[in-house]
Amino acid sequence: MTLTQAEKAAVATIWGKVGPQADVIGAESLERLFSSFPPTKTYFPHFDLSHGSAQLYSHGSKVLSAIGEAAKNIDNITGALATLSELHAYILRVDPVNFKLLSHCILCSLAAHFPNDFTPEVHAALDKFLSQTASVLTEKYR
Ligand code: HNI
Repeated sequence: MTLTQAEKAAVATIWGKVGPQADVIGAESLERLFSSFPPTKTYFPHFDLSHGSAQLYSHGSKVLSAIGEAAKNIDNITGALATLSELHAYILRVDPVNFKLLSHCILCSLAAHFPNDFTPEVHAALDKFLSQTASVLTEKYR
């Protein structure tokens, strides 16, 4: 599932645009996750999950910035996310299925924010990239 050069370029372009809005797009992605897949809320009993909460913005920013690091290190995502991979597997113990749900919600947010960029080709490139990122974050479970 390696990305072609064109797909890597597409990921870099989108993530260049996400950067300054990581909190807004991240919070929106989390809100999509929690409203469409309510069981995911059980991982965040200590968060205020109401619309626009400061915690949604701050956590959304952390998540999308981490994916931004993966985008910058697209040829070594495993290295870029090593610490986070251990955190999610050993400490947080997030069920891997949830990573697919979050990836889907991030794709929806990106499509909503960058409609002109979100061609079928870019969609497919982002989908591959997010799948790779999710694989890295769940590989320690095995
Ligand atoms: Ni995730 C903490 C990144 C998927 C539940 N997560 C983080 C942090 C980052 C992060 C960054 C903050 C780490 C720190 O403070 O040191 N998470 C990511 C990324 C993905 C992801 C890049 C997927 C692409 N996390 C998920 C999923 C869930 C999840 C799918 C559960 C549904 N993450 C958490 C929880 C925390 C967390 C819970 C701790 C939050 C806190 O602050 O208490």
